[in-house]
This record gives sequence, C-alpha cells and structure tokens, in this order.
Amino acid sequence: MTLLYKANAVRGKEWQALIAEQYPDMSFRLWPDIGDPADIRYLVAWMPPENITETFPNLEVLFSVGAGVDQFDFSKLPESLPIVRMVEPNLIGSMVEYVVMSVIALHRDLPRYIEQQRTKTWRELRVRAAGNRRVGILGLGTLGQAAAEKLIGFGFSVSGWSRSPRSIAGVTSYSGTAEMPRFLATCEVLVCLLPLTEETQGILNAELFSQLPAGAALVNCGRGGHLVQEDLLQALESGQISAAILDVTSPEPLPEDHPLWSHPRVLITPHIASMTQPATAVHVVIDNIRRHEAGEPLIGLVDRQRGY
Ligand code: NDP
Ligand code: OXD
Repeated sequence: MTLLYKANAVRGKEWQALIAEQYPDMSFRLWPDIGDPADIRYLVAWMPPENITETFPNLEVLFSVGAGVDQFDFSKLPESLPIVRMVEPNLIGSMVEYVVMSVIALHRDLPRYIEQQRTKTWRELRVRAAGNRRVGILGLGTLGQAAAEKLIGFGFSVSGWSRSPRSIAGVTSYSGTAEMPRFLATCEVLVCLLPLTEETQGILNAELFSQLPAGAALVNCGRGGHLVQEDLLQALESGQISAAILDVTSPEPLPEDHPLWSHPRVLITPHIASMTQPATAVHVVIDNIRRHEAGEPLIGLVDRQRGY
C-alpha cells in the first residue's frame, strides 16, 4: 500500500514525517522519488503528473491536496478513478478566519481608512451595527456554511446561495439561478466561496454586480476565474462596488502593471485564505484510504458531472 505525494515540497516533508511516525504500515513516497510506479495506489496531488493512467497503472484514488479540484482536467483522468477533495478541520478553520477578517474589514470601512491614512485624513465614517449589515455567501458547502455560522455569531444578517436548497440555522438560504436575483438584492457584502466549474466561471461579472445594493463590497476567496476583473474595475469606478478583497486572481500573481494591484479600494492577498495543514490532513487521507479499502463512502468524493 503506497501513497505518493506531489505538491508543496516543504509540506510534503511534514507529511512524510507524520506518516512515518503515526502510520508506519503506510509506505510513503515524495515526488519526484516515486520508486516503482506500479506500487502507487494513492496519489495526493495539487497538479497530477501527465499520463496518470500509463504512469500509475495501479492507482486507486486521486486526492486533491486542496479543497478545490479545478486544477484537474477530468477528461484526462479515467472515469473509474475516484477523485477526492480535501475536507479537513484546519483548512476550514483558516478559511473561516479569512472570511470573518474580510467581512469585518469591509463592514468597518478598513479600505477607506487605509486610503484616508495615506492622505493623513482624520475623518470618521458612520459606524453601523453588525445586525444591520447583510452578508451573502455564494456557495454554502463545507467552507461557506462554516463561515456563515461564524458570521452569525458576530450578529451579521447572513444569507447564502447554493445549487440545492440548504437548511442552516440562522441563514436565509437561496438556491438555483431562479433565486439568484432575490439573494443578490440582499448582499451588502458578497463573499464568493464557490468551486470553479463551467457554470461558475466568470459568475462575478457586471450583470451580477448590477443586482447588488449600490455600494456593496466583494470578497473573492473562491478562484480567480470566478471574477471578470474588468467588470470589477468598472463597478469600482461607478461606485456600484465600494471595495473588494481578493485572495485569488487570474492569473496568479497579476501582472505588475495590472490596475487592481494599485486600486485604493482593493486589498489583495496571495491565495492564502486557507491552506491544508499536514498535521490534520494526513488523518483525513488515511481515514479515506481505510474507507476505500472497506468499501465505505469516501468523504469529499467529487461528482464529475457537477464538477466539484
Ligand atoms: P463544497 O463542494 O463543499 O461547496 C461548494 C458549494 O458551492 C456548495 O454549496 C454548492 O452547492 C455550491 N455550488 C457549486 N456550484 C454551484 C452552482 N452552479 N450554483 C450554485 N451553487 C453552486 O466546496 P468547499 O466549500 O469545500 O470549497 C469551495 C471552494 O473554495 C473550493 O472549490 C475552492 O475553489 C475554494 N477554496 C479557496 C481557498 C483559498 O485559499 N482561497 C482554499 C480552499 C478552497 P450545493 O450545496 O447545492 O452542492
Ligand atoms: C484549496 C486552495 O483549494 O488552497 O484548498 O485553494
């Protein structure tokens, strides 16, 4: 039983040490030292190698090292190969922190105060109670739901949008394209936590922005491909969008001369909203391997038709 890891090399060393210590019966290989490719049964990867079937004839499960699976080209992966996304507590916890940080920063006008400080301007803006601030989350999955629940704790009025109807205590839930306009009309701060699929590519565009309350703010911690960056720049220019916090861009990083880098009401972070932590992720993967061997359902199994 051999597990191959092909992602961030520094964290790969941590996986190696943790598995050696806690799962000594699991043989572990760290890319590019793959040994005999026929030994590999499980692959944990960010980008899988080319020709996966020919290279690893006995591969049984492909694990994404992250929550997203849009980096995989499904058409190049055999239909019979289960693909599993990462569902792990520290990944969830860090994303919740990032969303809370961003929503509070926007709720408390941080981009405007940063701008004011640059011009040594001392001007107070009206403080609003959290209960009067309506926050909407695109994507009420593992991460969106956890973020929504934490935001409720701060008193925000929270709603969410997903493909299928969801029932989360305290969250007003909308689903499907038909309910999208009603959802958007309530979002003074809109957080994107969708997976990137054919359906969600470019979803954060001019048409969507025009359905938000005037002056709404945006947080994108899904994928850069969700956002039409030109449309955001125009919406910032017109005031329809007051500020944006972007953890993901397209491409990553943006070219040096891209106007989003220096926009006074845009904060950019380098795709760090969350990060899989080896200390917890190894248990999640090993548990899924045990489930696979026992013929039990895998946690985080990707539905190829839906694309996530
Ligand atoms: P999940 O698969 O658990 O949740 C996805 C959610 O999006 C579900 O609620 C799903 O609806 C909804 N959804 C998907 N497609 C549509 C659609 N076409 N219309 C409406 N709703 C849709 O994913 P996670 O919460 O684990 O992760 C979400 C994404 O976050 C990842 O795919 C990744 O892109 C991003 N991410 C970013 C990180 C970063 O550091 N910036 C770190 C980790 C993840 P339903 O509930 O009906 O299925
Ligand atoms: C992920 C990411 O998908 O880090 O986990 O973006």
